[in-house]
Amino acid sequence: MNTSKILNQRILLESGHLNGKKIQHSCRKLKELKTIFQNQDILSQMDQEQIIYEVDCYFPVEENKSGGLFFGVTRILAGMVGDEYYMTKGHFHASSDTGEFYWGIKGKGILLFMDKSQKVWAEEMTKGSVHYIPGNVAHRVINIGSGLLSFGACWPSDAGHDYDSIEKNGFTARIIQKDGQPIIVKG
Ligand code: M6P
Ligand code: ZN
Repeated sequence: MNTSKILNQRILLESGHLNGKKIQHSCRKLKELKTIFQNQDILSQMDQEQIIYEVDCYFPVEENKSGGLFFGVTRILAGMVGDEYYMTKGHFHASSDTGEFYWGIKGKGILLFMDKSQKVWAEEMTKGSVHYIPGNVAHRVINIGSGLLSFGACWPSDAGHDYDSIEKNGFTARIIQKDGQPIIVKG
């Protein structure tokens, strides 16, 4: 069997990309993420076209169809808005009680969790780390490294994204840099 002719999806471990057939690519720029960062003065002076993170997704079934799984690879650039590291928007699932797996591919990050009572906790994300996100728990990833952070994700095809409550109320904790180190502070 000539396996080189089988063009399945592949995670490119060195670059942190997802490659192959039917990959949908999306890109989040600073201008779309204004509400998630705290220091609005510094943010307004930055290049609004700055890419903060990119996502490559493989959707083998239609969105909202139950029974399937989706697969994504997210790359967060290294950078800061003031003392706050670049991070994903973060979300609950629209179908709230659905879980997800994240795993580290490249770089160094923090996965921030927040439940519906706004209790927050965190796990360190490194190459090879595996993270289970339970249902009813919001999740956001922060790049605390000096290079690219890439992580994989797998979630149910009918989970959906609920960004509204995060846009309105944010997370109740933030990861900022103090004396060169990441620390967790109240949001
Ligand atoms: C992971 C998955 C996706 C998500 C992406 C970016 O790949 O959880 O569902 O869209 O990260 O995260 P967010 O949607 O919070 O910006
Ligand atoms: Zn999710």
